[in-house]
Parts: sequence; structure tokens; C-alpha cells
Amino acid sequence: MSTANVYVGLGSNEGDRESHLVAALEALSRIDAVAVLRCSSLYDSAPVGPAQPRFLNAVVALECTLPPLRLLTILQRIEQDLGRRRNGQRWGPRPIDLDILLWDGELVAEANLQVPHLELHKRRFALEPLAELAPELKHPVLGATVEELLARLAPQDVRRRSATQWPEASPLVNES
Ligand code: A4P
Ligand code: MG
Repeated sequence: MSTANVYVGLGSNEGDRESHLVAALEALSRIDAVAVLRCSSLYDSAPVGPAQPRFLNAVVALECTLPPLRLLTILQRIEQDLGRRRNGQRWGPRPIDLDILLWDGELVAEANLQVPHLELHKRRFALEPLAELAPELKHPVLGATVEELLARLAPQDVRRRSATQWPEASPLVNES
């Protein structure tokens, strides 16, 4: 079975945002075919798109032996378990949103899954945490590294939380 290095973006802007991110991380770590390797810091970010509460964002690096569509299904189940209700409003407030940002250097172009995530290169709230984990990683379509993509972007209101990271109780945090 092949193993892929996968980066998943987490976002929350409803309820206890930090608890939702931690709960999603714990749910990911319980999947047999997934190993959580590293987690970024948490980032407090202004909403991109319609007016809504600020987000808490993070990125995690995973090793995954499932095919991409299978992981997507699992991510959507975790979103539901954490109270996500799809009411037809795109980009609306949500307790948790889990997006597959990158899947090794692979491209996925399915009706319900596009990887790299189509908005990744425009979003500081995803690129900044990703740059903490993998600054030299290349975007397989654009050919630029995560750091280079960030350098091209206009400023956006994205604040790394210096003190509060993932809760210290979490055994999953890799401080390296
Ligand atoms: N889908 C396609 N590609 C992917 C992928 N790579 N990963 C499909 C995950 N899902 C993917 O998503 C809609 C559909 O996208 C899914 O059914 C899946 O098949 P959704 O989660 O149901 O709805 P959504 O999240 O409201 O829409 P969308 O287009 O995924 O929005 P995004 O890109 O998730 O953006 N501002 C800040 N500061 N921080 C945020 O985290 N997030 C959003 C949502 C907007 N503004 C934000 C943030
Ligand atoms: Mg989404």
C-alpha cells in the first residue's frame, strides 16, 4: 500500500474554535490509515469571503495510506460529528472545516475533490501555517514553493498565536 504525505487545513469560526480544532485533530489521529506527523501553530484570521466571525486556522501534516476520495469522506464525517451542518451557504460560519490542501505532488481533479485546493495559493490563513511545516514544498501546478507563494500575496489579517498553541495536554503536538 502506498503512503502519501498529505497536508490538511483546519478552520473554525463557530463556538469554541480551539476545542473544535483539537477534537478534529484527535479524530484524525484515531484513523488507522492516517498518522498525524506535525501540527502548525494556531492562526487567528479575518474571514475571507462573506462577513462572518474570525477564524482559527491551522495545518496538519499527515501520512495516509487511503486514496484521496476516501480521506475526503472521512474528513466530511468528522465535520458532521463535530456539528457541521451544510445549509447550502457556501463559505458560511462553521464549527469545523477540513480541506485537503496538498497530496504529495499529485493532482486530483474529481467533481467533488480538487487537489491542490483551488484557493490555496491565494490564502495566507492556509499558506502561513503550511509554511511553518513545509516552506520548501512546491505547489505541483504553479511550481512555486509555499514561501514563494506567500511572498507574492498581499497582506491579509492573519495572526499567529504566540502563547496559546495546541493545548499542552495534547500528546500529538510535535514541537520540532
Ligand atoms: N472539495 C473540493 N476540493 C476539496 C478539497 N481539496 N478539500 C469539495 C476538501 N473539500 C473539497 O466544501 C464544498 C465542497 O468542496 C465539498 O463538498 C467537497 O466535495 P464544504 O466544506 O462543504 O463548503 P465550504 O467549506 O463552505 O466551501 P469551500 O468552497 O470548500 O470553501 P473553503 O475553500 O473551505 O473556504 N477565511 C478564513 N480566514 N479562514 C478560513 O478557514 N474558510 C473559508 C471556506 C472561507 N473563508 C475563510 C476560511
Ligand atoms: Mg471546505
